[in-house]
Formats: sequence, structure tokens, C-alpha cells
Amino acid sequence: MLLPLCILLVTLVTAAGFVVRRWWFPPPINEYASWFDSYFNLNLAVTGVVFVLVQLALAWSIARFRNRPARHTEGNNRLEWIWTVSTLVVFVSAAAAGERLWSAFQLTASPTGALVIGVSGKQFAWNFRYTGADGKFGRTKVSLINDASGNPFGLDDSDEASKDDITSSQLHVPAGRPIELRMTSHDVLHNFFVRELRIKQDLVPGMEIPLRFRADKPGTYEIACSELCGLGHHQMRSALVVVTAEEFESWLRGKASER
Ligand SMILES: [Cu+2]
Repeated sequence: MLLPLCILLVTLVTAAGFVVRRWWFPPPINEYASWFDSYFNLNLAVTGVVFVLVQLALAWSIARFRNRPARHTEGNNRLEWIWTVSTLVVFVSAAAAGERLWSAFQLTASPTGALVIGVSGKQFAWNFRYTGADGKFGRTKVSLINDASGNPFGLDDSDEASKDDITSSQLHVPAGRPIELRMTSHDVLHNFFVRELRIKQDLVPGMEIPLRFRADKPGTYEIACSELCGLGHHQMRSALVVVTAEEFESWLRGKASER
């Protein structure tokens, strides 16, 4: 009887972990993150119920049949049809429900007035670039990239549009405004991950990948690299600083005057 009891205990402790939620996601800071949470909870409820039922059936079968000699059986086609079709229905419905969330996030263009920010990931730092007053990103050159002189993007000042570009090691954004990040990597794969936004996106060398979001709640949130990118991967972190529109403008002016 020890094995069925152990199975029941493990099932109970596992299920309790998800019900009590002592260690859980930080609160969401926008509508998309709340939508993601409700979809996640729905998936968790469905898979959770199936998990508990399967473990109970397993414990019961072991307790009931453990002392009987093994018998040859031909299986049960009806039962196999039932569980195969039910699994298919659950998976296809979950994928269809997730599709709406995925396309709203990944396939919807930014509204006009979105703030475009360049993002570069490299071993083992994040850098962010703002267009400055002209609203245009200036030319960059790989040969001009120099962290020591404060030019992580390799801005080429012989181009007028580059002269007012602003770079920062932290991502500052105004609350409530649509943001479009244009992300690239200078070396290997990295991943932009902010828990409170519930978003995660790879940065790929040679590609410029857009990532759209809006952060509604002012505060400072961790940006963590979520793709194992080398020995210093654990140090590759920055901060998403969400402030009011006025605070953002004054931060931008301060950065521009440092140039
Ligand atoms: Cu990394």
C-alpha cells in the first residue's frame, strides 16, 4: 500500500502548490498580461483536473490489482477512441483560444504615435536607443561600436540623424503609451523577458525583431536575458522604468543634454 499512498501524497502536494500560489507571477502591469494570465489559468485548470484524475486512477489501480496475477488483455477500442478524441478536442480548443491572444500580440501593427525604441543585446549587456528630436534613427557602423566611449550602437555622427540619438542602459518608457521595440543582437541569441508584461522574445543576430507592448503601471521592473548566452548570462539584466509622460520627457531632455 506504500506506493499508492506516496502517489496520493505527491499529487496532493503538487496540486496544493498551484492552489496556494505562495510562489507565483508578479502582478500584471497591462491588459495583455491579465489576458495572458486568464488563458494560463484556464490551461492550468484543465490540465490540473486531468493530472489529479490520472494520479487517482493510478493509485486506485495499484491498490486494487497489485496482488492479482498478470493477465493477457486485448485492450478496449471504445475507451481508446474516447481518450484520443477528448485529448484532440482539448488540444485543438486550447490552440484556437491561444491563437487570438498570440495574434493580438504578435501580428497587430503598432498604432500611430507609438514610441519606437531600438534594443541591442550583447554578451552581457542591454542597450536602448531613442531617436531624439528628429524622430529618426541615425546611421550606425559596426566599426564605431565602443562601449568604453559610450557608443554601444556605433552611432555615426557624420550623419545628421545620428547626432541627436540617445542611448541608455535602462529602458525608460512613458506609462500608457504604445511602445515598439526593434531588437537585434550583436553576437549570439539573447532573449528579452519582463515578467510583469508576460512577454518573452528572442533577439537574433542579423535580424531586427519588433516587440510591441504598453506598460500601464509606473514602477521599475527587471529585464532579464532569458536565453543562455554564455558565462556571464546571469549578469545580463537591466531595468524597465515606467514613468509618467512628463517624467519621461524630462528624463529624455536630461539624456539629450549629456550628448
Ligand atoms: Cu543571456
